Amino acid sequence: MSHVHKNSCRVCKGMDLTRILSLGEHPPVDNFIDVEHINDEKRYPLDVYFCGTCNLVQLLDVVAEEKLFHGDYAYFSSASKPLVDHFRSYADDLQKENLTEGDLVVDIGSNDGILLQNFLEKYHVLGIEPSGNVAEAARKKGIETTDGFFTVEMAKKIVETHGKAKVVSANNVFAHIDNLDEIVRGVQELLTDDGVFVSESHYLLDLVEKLEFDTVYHEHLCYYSVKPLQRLFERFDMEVSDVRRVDVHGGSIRVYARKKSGAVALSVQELLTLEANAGLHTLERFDSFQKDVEAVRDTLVTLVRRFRAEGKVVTAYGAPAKGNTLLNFCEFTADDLKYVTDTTSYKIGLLTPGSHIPVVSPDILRTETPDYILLLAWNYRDFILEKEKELRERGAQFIIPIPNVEIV
Ligand code: DWN
Ligand code: ZN
Repeated sequence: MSHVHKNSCRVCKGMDLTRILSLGEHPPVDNFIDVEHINDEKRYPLDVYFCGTCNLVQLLDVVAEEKLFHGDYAYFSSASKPLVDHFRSYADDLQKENLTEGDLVVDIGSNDGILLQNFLEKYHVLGIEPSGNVAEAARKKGIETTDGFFTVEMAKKIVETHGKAKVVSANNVFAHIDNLDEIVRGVQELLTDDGVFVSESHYLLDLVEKLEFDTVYHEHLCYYSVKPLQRLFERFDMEVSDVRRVDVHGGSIRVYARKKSGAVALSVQELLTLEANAGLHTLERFDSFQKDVEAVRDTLVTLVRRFRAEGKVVTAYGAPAKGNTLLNFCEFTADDLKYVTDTTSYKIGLLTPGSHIPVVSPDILRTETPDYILLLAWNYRDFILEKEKELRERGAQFIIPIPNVEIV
């Protein structure tokens, strides 16, 4: 089975689901390909739904996780220095607030060990990573990493071999899970009684307010706000004990969940109020979502096509997963964008999924000066604009697509 269409909400199991955004059919965004495999590419519906019962915003078309997270996964978190810095600060928070020397920290979807590498000296760590090539990168850093997808069964085995964990984390992975019940039950098995389950995911409030439609792709099954998360943990006698907005991936929330104790930080009510005031708990808030997203697309397409008609050279910078949603929704090809540069060695030499634009090393920009560069990795805007000051002095201008289309 490569893809199924669900009819019920993955948090409350309700059936009151309304489609609020349709981006068409897209290939999995991290499936960069070589030219021989262009004809094997599969596309799946990319439609976003709102649950009228618990207000979870989610995809119902589920692509088999083995098709998304496999031995040739393209995403290495540590390819982006700002993200390495973010996870160092995240680890400092956990050490200050939740950990004692010698505690066990387990990271679900640990990627190349970007979080766990900060705990190696004083704590026991264990990564869980289904993508073999990425797990290998973590092991090379001395981080014990178990292959496979996290399950209740795996949690029980870890307790036998490593004991219970004071912190279980799941960063940019808790929004990728179809069977949330399995994960939460596994976390319950694994956590000490005073332990905390902490997850970071892109935040629906940022996505809606900044029209970050490119954050929609098949790996992202859920687009969380606090309200449905409270409902999820409630079902397992757990509670959201604290929540913070963090400035990564276009705006995310870090959610702390514990076994019920009644000790809930003010931050939870503060964000719930913010969400209610923004209308996130009502279907009406999404009435113009499709139209607003299409307006951003039309502005971008008109701009790039005009530059190309004037004979300008337009390229792209960064080949993030989200960039492929944007490229495919705009139906850009190599006729529009000559190439995409990316710092991930795995992606260099391959083609972007669907749009089939060559990914090349950023070294090309040391000798070439495109007229315009579409910044697909716009979430690292400040870092990149600073890093490419010399390129901009040579005359290259960046097109920033999100949150507002602008040329800098
Ligand atoms: O959920 C996920 C999100 C959180 O991370 C994963 N499914 C996949 C991934 O999404 P993404 O690929 O959109 O994440 P990034 O970190 O925004 O990707 C940035 C891309 O840009 C990387 O491929 C590295 C590249 N890059 C670059 O070429 N030059 C990044 C920087 C900072 C640079 O200077
Ligand atoms: Zn629901």
